[in-house]
Amino acid sequence: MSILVTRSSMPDIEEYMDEIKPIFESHWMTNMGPVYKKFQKLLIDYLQVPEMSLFVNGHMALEMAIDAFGLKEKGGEVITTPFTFVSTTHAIIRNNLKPVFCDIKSDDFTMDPEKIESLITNKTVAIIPVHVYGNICDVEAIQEIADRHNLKVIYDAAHAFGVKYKGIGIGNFGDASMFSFHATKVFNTIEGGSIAFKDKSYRTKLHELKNFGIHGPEDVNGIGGNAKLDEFRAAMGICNLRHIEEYINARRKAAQCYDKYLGDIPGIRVGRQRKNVTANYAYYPVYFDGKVFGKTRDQVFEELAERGIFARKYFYPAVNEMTCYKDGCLQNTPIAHNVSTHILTLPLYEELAIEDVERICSIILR
Ligand code: T4K
Repeated sequence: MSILVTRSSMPDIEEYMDEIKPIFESHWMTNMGPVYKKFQKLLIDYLQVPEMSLFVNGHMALEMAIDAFGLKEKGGEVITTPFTFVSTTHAIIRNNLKPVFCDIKSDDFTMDPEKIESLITNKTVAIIPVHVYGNICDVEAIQEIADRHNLKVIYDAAHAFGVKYKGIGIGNFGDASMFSFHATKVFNTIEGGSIAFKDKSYRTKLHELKNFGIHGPEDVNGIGGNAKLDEFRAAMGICNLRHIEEYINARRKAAQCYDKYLGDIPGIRVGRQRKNVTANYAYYPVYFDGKVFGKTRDQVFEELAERGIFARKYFYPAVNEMTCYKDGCLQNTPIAHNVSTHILTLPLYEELAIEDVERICSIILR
């Protein structure tokens, strides 16, 4: 049987049926109903954030988080990373803003704060970094720069569900953080996403943006869209949240097994957790230095695929090298280019058997 890069965690069907039964009784299926509200409260408690608004997916959440700060009207430039899923950049462009790509650090692949300041101009309005793979950005250095230049910081925390830094939920950093609850994530609601934020005035703005700009029964005071999380997905979230520690523990065990076999091999670099971080083991990225290891990333990818193991080249190509962006994006980001051409994310999910991890490692090492 083939092994894919990930496999959604799901509760038992009976558990889900119990959770959706009240929806069948009430016929209330969407528009921020009781299941949405219950789930929202549970999430706020789990992620230890002051406020949270739930969305139909992470991408729309990020688009609306940018819009809610009034950045769309302002126009201007946003400093961001090219080493991400393309959604981050699309969300910036779709808000009529210009992405300015900042290079990343070679150790954890997050935005390099030392390279931010030289990219700031009088048109810069925000910084949108990504906690890529669940590796947290240098949140203190980024905040310090943002404060000095009066810029908003919106984190793409799509991969960072449940991650803590110095015991603080990662959604507390910056002005807002977007979490994705897509089927491929550590925690899923099938499709879904959310914005964590502090400023209470932002609550109404987000609520209206995701609900057509409706302000009251007889008043529409903004041009919103439709990006609400429905009751069935909220019910899935309630079930999965009950099991989140089991999901993360299983991932941790698989990641530790990869570490054991791949951690000290010349030419292979595996992720190391930063000090003071509670990790979620969202991905298992491995950097292959073909000259030292003897096989390139692409050769390892092919040889695994021949044996039914489908690792993924997350994130290749770097966003500023994609067809839709490469012509307009002139910033030079050599580290992002290097990482995107050398990195492979190995299979990692809750149900991945330790014997399968050992088999994957033995194929790589052979
Ligand atoms: N920002 C960042 C940094 C992101 O990574 C993402 C999403 C976003 C923003 C936007 O958030 P969302 O709007 O998606 O909430 C996947 C996901 O679709 C996407 O959510 C994710 N990032 C991205 C990194 O990966 P694909 O095209 O690689 O997915 P796909 O269909 O190839 O699935 C990968 C593997 O997952 C499959 O081989 C098997 C497994 N799988 C997939 C699905 C759809 C399941 O087990 N169950 C499933 O239902 O994009």
